[in-house]
Amino acid sequence: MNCRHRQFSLKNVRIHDRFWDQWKRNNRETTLPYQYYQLIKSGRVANFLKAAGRQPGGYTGMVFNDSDVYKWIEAASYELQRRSSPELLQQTDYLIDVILDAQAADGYLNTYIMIEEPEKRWTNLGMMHELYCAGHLIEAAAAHREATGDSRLFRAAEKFADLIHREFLLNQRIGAPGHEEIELALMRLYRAGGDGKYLDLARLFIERRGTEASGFRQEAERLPQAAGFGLLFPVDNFKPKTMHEFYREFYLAGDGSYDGRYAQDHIPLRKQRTAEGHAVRAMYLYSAAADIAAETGDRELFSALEAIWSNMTLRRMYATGGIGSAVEMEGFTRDYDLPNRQAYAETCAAVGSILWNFRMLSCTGAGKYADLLELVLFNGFLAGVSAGGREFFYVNPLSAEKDHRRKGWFSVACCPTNAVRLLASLETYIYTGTSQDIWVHLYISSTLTADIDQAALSLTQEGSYPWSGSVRFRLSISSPRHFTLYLRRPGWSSSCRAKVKDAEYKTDKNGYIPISRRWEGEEEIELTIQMEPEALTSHPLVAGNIGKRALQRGPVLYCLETADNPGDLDLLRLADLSKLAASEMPELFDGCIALQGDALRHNPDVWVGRLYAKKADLPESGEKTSFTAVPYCLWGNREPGQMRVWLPCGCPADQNKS
Ligand code: FUB
Ligand code: ZN
Repeated sequence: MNCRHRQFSLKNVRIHDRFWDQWKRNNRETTLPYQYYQLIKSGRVANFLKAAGRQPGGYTGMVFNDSDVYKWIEAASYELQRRSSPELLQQTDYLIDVILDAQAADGYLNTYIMIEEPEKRWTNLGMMHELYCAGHLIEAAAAHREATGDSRLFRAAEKFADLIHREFLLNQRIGAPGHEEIELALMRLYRAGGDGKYLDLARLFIERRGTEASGFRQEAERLPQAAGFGLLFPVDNFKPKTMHEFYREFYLAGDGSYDGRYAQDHIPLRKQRTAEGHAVRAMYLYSAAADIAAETGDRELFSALEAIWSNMTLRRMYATGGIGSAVEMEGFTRDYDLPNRQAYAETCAAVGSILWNFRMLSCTGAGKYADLLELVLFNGFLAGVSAGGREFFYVNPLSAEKDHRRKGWFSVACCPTNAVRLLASLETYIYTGTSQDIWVHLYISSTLTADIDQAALSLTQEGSYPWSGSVRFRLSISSPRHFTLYLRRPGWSSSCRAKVKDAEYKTDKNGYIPISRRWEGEEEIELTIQMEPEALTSHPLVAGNIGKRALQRGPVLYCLETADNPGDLDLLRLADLSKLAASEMPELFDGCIALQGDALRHNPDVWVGRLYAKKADLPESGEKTSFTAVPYCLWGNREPGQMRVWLPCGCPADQNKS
């Protein structure tokens, strides 16, 4: 563990990429304005007006709806940091005025509690999300101050953070956030030049988890006195239940005993070795813990995170990088339990995984974290956003029927507002720097401007990633400097070469190609990453994938859709996988590469009058046909139909391999 990487600010990185420009343009021009309208229309903004006494009426919506307003401000601030927009600034200013007006004199701010149960602050930390919303307020405030220099929201967030610090740390109120988020936000506040007390508070919340001081066990016993008792929780993907029914379902085992796994509260985090519970909560917790380990040098905590990461990636993660296989509690279940149709793989969990992996990467420089960040970004996350930027998936299964469609908005709108802030801040994940070196983690055409050893550096990468593995770099430096440029060698690639003039450079054990030399004036670097279609096989204990294959090319995972493969997809078997062809499909997405190959189709006529049959009664093979596979991140953008990532493989030679 050597956490020396620093993140570049949005001002240092400019994306000019054929693939990402479209997502980012949509995000800025379609998603942000649409979500602003939704924040108003859905009553989220009105809740602040009501809390401020500027509008009559009760609270409307889910108890954590304030967080969507904050996440939108955070995303808008990232956009404002990149370019000025009077309209966006005016909208952001309006929301900030409304928020400041609602804040209580002592700094407290949660519109549900303030409107409905003002005497019950902090009485239901397991479910009521007061600390979660506070975390998103802090993140929005930090992003907004950085973008605009206006510190009104930042001061309000600090005031609230100070109140929480007094309450939980100085006054020693028992409790921890049911939904993590404030911990990583406090670390952001601390790093934004704030006081060391914010680090102490983040650490306190992390250390309380898995101990009596988290308070959830006691809370579960006192629910009738707690905030939200009897409140209906109409969560999109669940049967509507009351808040306390959900509390008991999530926090108690079948026999009524306490089971903290849902909120990663079963044992202290530093003793945990498996990814447990609600997946978004888990990702935010691990992200904060990585930040704390980075700041304090806490190796024991970091080792726990490494073990959890291994458990997640080797046993509890989908090929898309998606996580969470239980719909019931939106989280992890047990090893190799990865059903395709019932996958939860929430878009927010993908965002959380990106946040966590970036922190693990910053602490180690290990390519495996960047590999996973890339996998999630191009697959598990991006599938959550429609190609037009207007609709979102909350749940990202790997097998779906035609009724699984994206929606513009949800009563629980955590995913759309998480997607908008991630896309608006994509620049910050491409490069990192240490005092002497520059690292390239993602291949996204862009320009980085930075100082290295007091010389001005500009590094531009150009390519057609994720469709092609050729990337050209132009480096220019104001005066000669010796340093190392690290280029990531993607873990999925069988070969990767970097050339500067006539010199070739090789991959190191961390999964990067270090190019150590004296850089002078204008220099060119050529990176060639082998990118071929590949067929993936799954661990044999993943029951739903037995005898099946999934297709991948570069960082992009593929799927079959009815739009390209008429008829029932379950009648298809992939055939000779050595003959996969790649060709352009611009009608689906500019520059998109689709895969074609041979398939066999069962003849349903053979089955008329049969549900089961002896092999001898069936014809040897099906009808020969071909299939077209499209990037998983682009599925669901055409007419409704079936989608499958894993398909049975009817190729005997290939089957022998597993
Ligand atoms: O509870 C807040 C957010 O809503 C969670 O992160 C999501 O899983 C959804 O339940
Ligand atoms: Zn979500």
